[in-house]
Amino acid sequence: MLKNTVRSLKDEIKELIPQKTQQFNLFRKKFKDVKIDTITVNSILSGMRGNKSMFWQGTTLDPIEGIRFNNFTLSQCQTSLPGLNQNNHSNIFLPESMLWFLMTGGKIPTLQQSLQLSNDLSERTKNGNLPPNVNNILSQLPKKMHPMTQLSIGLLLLQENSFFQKNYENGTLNKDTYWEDTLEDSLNLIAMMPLLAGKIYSNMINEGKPLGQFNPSKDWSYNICSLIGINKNSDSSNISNLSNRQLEDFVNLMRLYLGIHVDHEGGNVSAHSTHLVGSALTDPYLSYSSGINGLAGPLHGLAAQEVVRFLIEMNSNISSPKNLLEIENYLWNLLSCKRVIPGYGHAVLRNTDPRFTSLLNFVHERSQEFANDSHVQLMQNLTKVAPKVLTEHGKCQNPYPNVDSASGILFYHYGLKQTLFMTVIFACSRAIGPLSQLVWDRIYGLPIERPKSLDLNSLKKLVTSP
Ligand code: CMX
Repeated sequence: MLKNTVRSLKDEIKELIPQKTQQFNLFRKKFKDVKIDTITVNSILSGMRGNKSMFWQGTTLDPIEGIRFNNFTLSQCQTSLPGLNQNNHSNIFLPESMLWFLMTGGKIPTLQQSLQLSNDLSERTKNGNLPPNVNNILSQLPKKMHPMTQLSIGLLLLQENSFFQKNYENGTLNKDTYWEDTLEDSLNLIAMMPLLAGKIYSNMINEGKPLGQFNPSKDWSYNICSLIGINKNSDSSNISNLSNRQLEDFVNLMRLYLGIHVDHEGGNVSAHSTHLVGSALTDPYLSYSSGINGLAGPLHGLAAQEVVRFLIEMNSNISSPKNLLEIENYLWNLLSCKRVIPGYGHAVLRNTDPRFTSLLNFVHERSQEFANDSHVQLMQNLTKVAPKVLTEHGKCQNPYPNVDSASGILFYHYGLKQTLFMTVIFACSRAIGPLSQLVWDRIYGLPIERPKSLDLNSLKKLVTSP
């Protein structure tokens, strides 16, 4: 990895602040009384759907087109953001490139800048070790505790190292410098995610003993793979017998996955919780642990684990993943039990999620690798049946697959069999978007969030008054 030979992320952000804050403040001053929308009763009573009431800069979500990152579609990101395999057909960018892109509000890093940021993250881990007290406490957690609960605890334990919290307490911070310690904490937190993930995975399958080594000269995604035991030297891992090509593919899958899950505009539960808690000037560790507690809900990030379990269960209950009629009957049965089809539907999207498509492309580019995997075949065949069934069922507004529909089963293919762990990988990625936003929330000086709630009497008065 490169040693500090290029301008740092912090210097880039510092340079952007005067121009961006001027634009922001001018806009606020000029248009502060202009009405954008009227909020309906339905929006108030149905999870604030479509209620345009939140400022979020890094990503936007169009119901048909899907996600844009700083106005770049996912495929534009895939051709523009630097990765380590520029010549391979997947155009898999480094999540570090996306981190730079989001933190700077749209500046595309050079490969050198991404690598320097990668190096910076490595150095922040102090040789790839969790602080001893954090490691010890995590070792003592009940082995059956859900990995997302373990992760939340891990982040809370790391909060002791928050510069923001310490400097706020000792009075050395002011409004102009809040962002600097927020950035510092955010980068430290992101740097620690591979170590937390590795520790939790080892708690699940190896009694807390390390499954692999941190390699400071490798990138962030590589180290997640390494610490969960994806390397040839780890006897204790349940991931074994992968060829060199498969190992390389697994790391690339991890880079792809971590790069595309970073953010999904601001209103989703994990991003919004981070932003809401952060608006009280809470430090990044406490803010993001709230975010991941939201991510751990089955209607949100936990769907990643639910899909894998669902595909395994269905596969063992049908004669063949190619039998579309049996798949259809299975789905109807599920719906008649008032269960949801995990990995399908979305609160905003009304089309197939482009992130799902990018994961499918990963499969198509490796068709031989996946040819005999009945779970992956089932995942693909489900796309031919589930939209039709959900449309006929008539309730769901979006019958198409979301990103969770494919992600977990691809990791499973390479031997990552601990289904409950899937959302932890999601959480590693999701740290990048909401924490980039938190830095800019502090630069723009956004105030504490405090929407007005209404009881039924107040609502009745409002709807009946002339
Ligand atoms: N299977 C069965 N029913 C579904 C459904 C699905 N996949 N998706 C939506 N519905 C049902 C809803 O439960 C709701 O039923 P009720 O009226 O009885 O409550 C009805 O259709 C209308 O829902 P909607 O307006 O289309 O969707 P929501 O915005 O309320 O919910 C979501 C969105 C994602 C929670 C929902 O589609 C769902 O539960 N999907 C399955 C879980 C999943 O894949 N979650 C991951 C989403 C991506 C992410 O956030 O990470």
